Amino acid sequence: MAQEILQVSPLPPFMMKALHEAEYIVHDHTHIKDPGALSKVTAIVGTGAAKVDKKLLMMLPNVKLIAICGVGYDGVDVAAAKEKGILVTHTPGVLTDDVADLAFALVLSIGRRIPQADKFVRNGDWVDDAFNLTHKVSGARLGVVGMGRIGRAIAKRATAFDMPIAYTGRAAKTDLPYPFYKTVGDLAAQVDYLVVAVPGGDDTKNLIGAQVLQALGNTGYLINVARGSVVDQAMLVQALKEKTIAGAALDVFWDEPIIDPELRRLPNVVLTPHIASATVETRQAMAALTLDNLQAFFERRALLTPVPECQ
Ligand code: 8YV
Repeated sequence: MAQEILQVSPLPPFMMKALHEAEYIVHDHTHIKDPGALSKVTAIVGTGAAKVDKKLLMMLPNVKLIAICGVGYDGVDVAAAKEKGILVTHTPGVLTDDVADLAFALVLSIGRRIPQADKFVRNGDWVDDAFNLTHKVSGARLGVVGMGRIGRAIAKRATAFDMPIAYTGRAAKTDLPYPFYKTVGDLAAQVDYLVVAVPGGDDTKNLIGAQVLQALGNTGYLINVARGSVVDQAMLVQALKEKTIAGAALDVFWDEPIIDPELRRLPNVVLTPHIASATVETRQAMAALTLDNLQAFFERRALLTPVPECQ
């Protein structure tokens, strides 16, 4: 019997194709025609941007799985899901390299002002003047906020650039040689580049606020490849305007894809549209892992990558 699933965010065409080929009946939450279909749905599928709250779960009496195509699942009310006996899966591992690659591209972009230099050439400004000198990235100090899989992959890349590494997180990792700081503020005070790689959600909301930005100081850069919610965006805009930090490179924002116009106008930022995992290879791997989790669930096998709360 074909299984009915509810899609709660836009999914890439190749993933839709794979879902149809696997003979799932996919209902699109935003265009649902038959409200009766909601009671037939047994699984939800969506990206890391998907919002799956208690209210939605109340409308889906037979749902038993939420399969997120993304490593972050901060949009899912996991406590509410668990209360209803619903399992949650995500896609860790397969996107680690891409996210770390983008984090490092952002370090280089903001440090060497690559987008600004590109604009300088395109605008014809080079004819009148030389581009202002930037600062050396190799050998600069890099701090990682959240030394999980992605944090470690960022540190590995930084090692190749001879960057001294330090980190903060829930606890020190016994297998890592880098100095651990108990607070983000203490770490920020010691580094030139502060890279945020923690999960989103209530626990990390506004973790990077005025005090951390002040500690980072006017020669420090903030890089965020985690979630917009981790950074107090109003405080960040203020720090960038007043140049109390040197700059920021952001792949994630509050209220995506609506970006604060003040942030967009600032010269000391590099902004990318949440593309850390957005390569063909990785998005295909994420889609395949999500489908594997769905299949395992419907075949009553152990889930491949349940979220830690469901393990
Ligand atoms: C994706 C992400 O952009 O995995 C995550 O948590 O934020 C990104 O990899 C998102 O899931 C959309 O597919």
